[in-house]
Amino acid sequence: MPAVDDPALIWQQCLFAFEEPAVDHEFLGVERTLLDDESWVDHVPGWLHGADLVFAELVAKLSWRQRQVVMFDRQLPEPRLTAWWSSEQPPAPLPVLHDALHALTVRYHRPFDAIGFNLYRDGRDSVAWHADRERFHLENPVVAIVSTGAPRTFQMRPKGGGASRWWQLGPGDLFVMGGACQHQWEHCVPKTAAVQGPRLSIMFRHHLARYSVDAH
Ligand SMILES: O=C(O)CCC(=O)C(=O)O
Repeated sequence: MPAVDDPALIWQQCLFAFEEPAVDHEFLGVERTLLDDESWVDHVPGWLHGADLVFAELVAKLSWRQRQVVMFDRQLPEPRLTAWWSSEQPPAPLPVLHDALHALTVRYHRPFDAIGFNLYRDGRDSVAWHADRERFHLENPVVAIVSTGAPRTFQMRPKGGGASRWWQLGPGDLFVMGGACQHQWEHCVPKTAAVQGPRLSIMFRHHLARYSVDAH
């Protein structure tokens, strides 16, 4: 198994306060940004309470793997670890994730039924510019990300070129991409030297229960 028992992952968690995990069904503090006429993002700082406990439990509980990706015409290990859950394998890894699926389904009118987990062990882990594959079979998919662990920068840029935008996603923050984001925009989590520790992102997706982790 990849190095999820790395002391850095365990040590970092001790710096954070732990509280009972819960999500905010009111989405208080939501900030919507219109990226263009058809694309928007929502940012809800601190939407998930107890994010540090969720981080610790998911690091310990999930079966993390390192996929291969094609970069520069070569197959290379993806610079992060991933795990996958879908509603075809109930229950969700933690009860609060069921609650999150429900809250997102009610708010965004999409049947969220699958979760991708990404573990960025340090600032060398990253995900390159891309748009999510749901766009191939869903008109305007909504993708919701909850960040846990250390803050990381999340960037977006228009597909046809143009200035990029960025957000700093801290522990418990919810970030939702909607409208035509997956068609008109790309996103990434860049490598950085300035990172306080590991980050684990939780990506809520819809209409994907039947897909395996390799589909992403
Ligand atoms: O970790 C994140 O915040 C984004 C990850 C992502 O874009 C992806 O896995 O498709």
